[in-house]
Amino acid sequence: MKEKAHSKEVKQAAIEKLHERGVTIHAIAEIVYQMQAPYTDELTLETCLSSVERVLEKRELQHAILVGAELDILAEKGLLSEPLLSIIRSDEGLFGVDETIAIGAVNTYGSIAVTTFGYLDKAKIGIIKELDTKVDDGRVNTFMDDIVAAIAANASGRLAHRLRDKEDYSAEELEQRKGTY
Ligand SMILES: [Ca+2]
Ligand SMILES: [Ca+2]
Repeated sequence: MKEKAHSKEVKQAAIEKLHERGVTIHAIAEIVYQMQAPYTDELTLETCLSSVERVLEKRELQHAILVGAELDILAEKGLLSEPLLSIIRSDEGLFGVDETIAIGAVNTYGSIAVTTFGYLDKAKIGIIKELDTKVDDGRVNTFMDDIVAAIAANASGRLAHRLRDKEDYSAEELEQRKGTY
């Protein structure tokens, strides 16, 4: 049997890859705050931070981070073969595999996460904008902007469901529903 990567190692590697690519949990939480603040009075950045941390526990997301970051890094180093190298480096308009990988990791938190991803893909706020802005320094973030949008979308969807649960369920029922969202 082939050796399996331990879940904790995978999670740690995914978070390290984000940091290596200049993406902090804080920067993602700021996007979540912007997305969810209009819907609730009591939202704090702290709550958004912990929501981002919680969705990073999801394997689908960890795997998407690892795949996306790796392809960006290989493209930066010129280690992919042509024509893929040029397509990823130039972030070609019709190249949609970056969005496809990201959206594949958005399905865990329901339609709110999916619509939020669609919105972020267009509006590109905060660090997503920074990643998407092309600077001629050889950096490639073709995959990372979509990955960050996916993380923020999941964290937003999770928050929205939890806030609604808080309104509708008693403390005891909430305890039973723990882990639902
Ligand atoms: Ca694309
Ligand atoms: Ca992209």
